[in-house]
Amino acid sequence: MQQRKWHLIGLAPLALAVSIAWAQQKHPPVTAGAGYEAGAGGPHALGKEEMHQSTDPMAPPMTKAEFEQARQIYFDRCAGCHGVLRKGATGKPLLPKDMQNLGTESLKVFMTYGTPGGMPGFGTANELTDKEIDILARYIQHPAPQPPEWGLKEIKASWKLLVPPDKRPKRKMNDLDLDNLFSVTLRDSGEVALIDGNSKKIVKVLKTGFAVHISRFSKSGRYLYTVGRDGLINLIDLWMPEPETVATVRIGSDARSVDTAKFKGYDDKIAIAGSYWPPSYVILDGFTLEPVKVMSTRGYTYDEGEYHPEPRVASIVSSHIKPEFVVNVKETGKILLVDYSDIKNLKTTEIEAERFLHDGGWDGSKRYFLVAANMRDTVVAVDTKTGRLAAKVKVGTKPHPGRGANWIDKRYGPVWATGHLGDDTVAVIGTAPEDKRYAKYAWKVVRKLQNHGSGSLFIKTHPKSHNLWVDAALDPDPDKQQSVSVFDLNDLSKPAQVINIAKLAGIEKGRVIHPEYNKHGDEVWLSVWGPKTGESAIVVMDDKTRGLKAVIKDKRLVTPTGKFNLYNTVNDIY
Ligand code: DHE
Repeated sequence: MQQRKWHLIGLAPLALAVSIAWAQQKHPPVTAGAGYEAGAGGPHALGKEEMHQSTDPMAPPMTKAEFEQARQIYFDRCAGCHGVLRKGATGKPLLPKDMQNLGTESLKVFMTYGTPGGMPGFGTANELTDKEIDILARYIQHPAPQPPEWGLKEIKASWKLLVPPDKRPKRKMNDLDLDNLFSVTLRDSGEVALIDGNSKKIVKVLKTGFAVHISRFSKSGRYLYTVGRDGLINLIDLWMPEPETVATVRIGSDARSVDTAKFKGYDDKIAIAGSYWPPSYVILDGFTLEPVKVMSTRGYTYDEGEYHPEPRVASIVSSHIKPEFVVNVKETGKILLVDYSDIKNLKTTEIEAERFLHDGGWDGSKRYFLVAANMRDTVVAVDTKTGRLAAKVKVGTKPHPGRGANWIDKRYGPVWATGHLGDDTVAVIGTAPEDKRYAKYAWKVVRKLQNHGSGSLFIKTHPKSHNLWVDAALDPDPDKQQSVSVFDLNDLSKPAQVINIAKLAGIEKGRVIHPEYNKHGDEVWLSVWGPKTGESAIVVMDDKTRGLKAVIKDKRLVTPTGKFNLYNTVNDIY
């Protein structure tokens, strides 16, 4: 199988609001000697411009303006993979001393052409100019500036209750078929588009946080929660005559996850959001987003017990069988089962899992949660019934499942599958340790399917379908980026059918990502993620015939990426 290492560094976002706030932050104080050498730089270094006052005299000179620009570029392009404090995660650690040893010129070569370890070439891809690469190469030789903290006081101050619950409708005031509604991330416009799954018409485009990452719906299906990379959570009431944002809150300055209580009796009442910076999770009132509690995830790595200042909250899922949220802490490799039945006396079970936890989903029974530790080529399975680690399964290179895909395999019984960023395979894992017929396959890779490319981000099937759809959005070959593999789950010995989805939409430039089924499981929706100023589309495929059903094009559909069908998302159907 072809091995290609890839990660998402080139796709890391710019949290604009954060960057502005952060850019306004005071620089570290000048220490003795800092004004001496390169770190402070003299007027001789770069003309008359005001110099950045570095705490490290060995760091190369930068003007204040260059430092601020580099800080923003780093946050935009690099922090998602390397961490704000540059301790490493999906990307390698970038510690100033090591960077100084490499030197500006070598660093520029890495940034321009990429690395064999998988970092894409920002210069060759025209993502950064030579000048930007030059200042970034100097910037990472300076100590990493720490963004401000953001505690309950700041979170509370950011909370806006736009429409209180008693001013909201008592019943649904529109004729939308909410179960088949899709919330679509419009990444570069900081919006979500609500699209009616039946008519394929855009119902509404709503302003949200910057580069919204995911959408999740409340248990009753009335509320939609979105999380922006800038930490802004929007609560959208879908019962209004036209869906509207009824509350917002900023839980941090860099965030990726949000979910809501799914255990019986807690419907819609509690929400949770996870933050990259400050590394924490925040429990919110589900109806208003009023912040209730903030919990830090700073601490020690699960294996070596080394203190980590930036263990970011990656995926969060909500249990259907207990009043619990499953919170995945990336850098320390811990999975927290957070019991929300008594928030004042919060009980959490801390499971030693694996470092660099990222995305994951439930198995078909919704007892086991499977999550990718992508830099460890591992999928971790947790038994949420017993609150224990079930297994660590070695898979291919850098698994990236989204929420994964579940089906009953003809030979191996209930299975869950993930694609990989770093190779062109799909790993299929047995998930039924309790079932005598299939227990021997549990937590083993029982099949390796051949995807049409590497750099897969998302994979999907549906209980009513016998197809498995897999993208390869980060493959370097444009044809592969634009295509999906469709496997027949009734006969996995057959090679997948490869369909170029972008061509069907008549779009030349764009990655095809994130297959998502409609409620009935007979359509698959795919995003053709074009350039910000170019054309994008949503392509709807007929699942049975694998033929084109509809192309949704609209100038409002700016860079669509994730799509979340209400019914499937609430019920964790994938
Ligand atoms: Fe994602 C899920 C983090 C880049 C689209 N992404 C997730 C989750 C995390 C995460 C932690 C799980 C959330 C959950 O379930 O609670 N993503 C990150 C990053 O740190 C990273 C690598 C870089 C960054 O700085 O953001 C990153 N992600 C991207 C993209 O560039 C993608 C492809 C396009 C985009 O919209 O930004 C992207 N990520 C998604 C999507 C999901 C996701 C569509 C939800 C998948 C699902 O089906 O649940």
